[in-house]
Amino acid sequence: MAQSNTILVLNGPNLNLLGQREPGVYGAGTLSDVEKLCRDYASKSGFEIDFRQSNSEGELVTWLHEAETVAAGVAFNAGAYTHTSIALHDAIKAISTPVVELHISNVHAREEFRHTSIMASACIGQISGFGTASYTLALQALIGHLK
Ligand code: CA2
Repeated sequence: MAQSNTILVLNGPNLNLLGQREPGVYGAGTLSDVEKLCRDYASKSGFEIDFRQSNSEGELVTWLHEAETVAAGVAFNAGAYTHTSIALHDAIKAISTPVVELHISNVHAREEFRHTSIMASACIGQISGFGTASYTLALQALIGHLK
């Protein structure tokens, strides 16, 4: 079991709008509903959640660096930066903390530009397409990896 009992859940750009637009794609739940879902799920296994969202790529990079000292693992929905960001790939590679990539929608069933993840090869695995349950599935995978 890892030393820290905190899991960092990171959310990238536009995910603050969850529940307010495009409910057909992303569901009706808000980001604070997702935060509660994560806290409730993790507490059953004795983990605490540090839940954050940023629209800034640089802030996400800084939080990944921080994860090395504050978290046992990271569940990461990087939003559109998934498909574009070499900086996030490099930050994940630079830390020893395991990171699970997650997506609410099935990115492989959507536009071509969402089929590529620049982060995936730096992560321990990827969860995609299960609505907001993708968050708890990512936590399940991460906790299983840590134990
Ligand atoms: O399916 C996912 O979780 C995504 O990471 C969501 C990103 C998208 O760019 C990725 O390809 C897949 C977009 C997040 C935008 O979230 C919104 C939520 C509500 C309304 C508008 C955008």
